[in-house]
Amino acid sequence: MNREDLSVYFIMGTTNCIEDPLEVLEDALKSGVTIFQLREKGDGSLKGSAYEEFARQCQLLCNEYNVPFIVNDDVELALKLQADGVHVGQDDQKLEEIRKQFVGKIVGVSVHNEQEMDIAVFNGADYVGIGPIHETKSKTDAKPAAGVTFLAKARKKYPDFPIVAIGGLTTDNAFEVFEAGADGVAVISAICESPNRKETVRSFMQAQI
Ligand code: 3NM
Repeated sequence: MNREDLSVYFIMGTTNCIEDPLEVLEDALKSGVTIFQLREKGDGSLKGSAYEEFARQCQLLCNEYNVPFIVNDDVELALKLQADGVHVGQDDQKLEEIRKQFVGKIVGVSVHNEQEMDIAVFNGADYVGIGPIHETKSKTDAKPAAGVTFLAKARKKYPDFPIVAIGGLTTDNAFEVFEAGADGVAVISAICESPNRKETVRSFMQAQI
């Protein structure tokens, strides 16, 4: 995949939004996020047909703005909707199997150490997500904040592999992950809760330089 597509990776589900989630997504797309992941999780999240309908609406918006639409964890839905890709964690279905089901599509994997990263790269992941860099309120079962040590190590070992950093990233601390070698920032709250998404996305972009 194009490493630049990871620059500002927006992740969202309905439970992350105070405003109308589709309005939040459209505003984020207008503001220039480069890739979007639907992550419909937690108490009060949509289920069944309401979830599928919401996913379709998100996909339509992403298509309109020409931004890749990625589904978190739900391989079945990603296939059904012919999403641009899927993002999986370490507990999900085996990567080798997923890779075969997503030929020509994007497969992202969350990794937390060298061994997980080696396996993800070897088995054909298109990018990895490394985190949580800082504490996060958006993922209840997140691991302890790890800083940028492993991220920097991963970049040294894989100079050209697409890597996105995640967890507690803000426009104030994003420069650290870019310095450590990330291609992009994956964020929920910094964009969901931003009073000015254009400015937020612009600041994330600028943190790369
Ligand atoms: N995954 P925020 S941290 C979805 O460490 C997710 O793998 C993480 O949300 C990981 O930008 C996280 O609000 C939540 O901190 C990121």
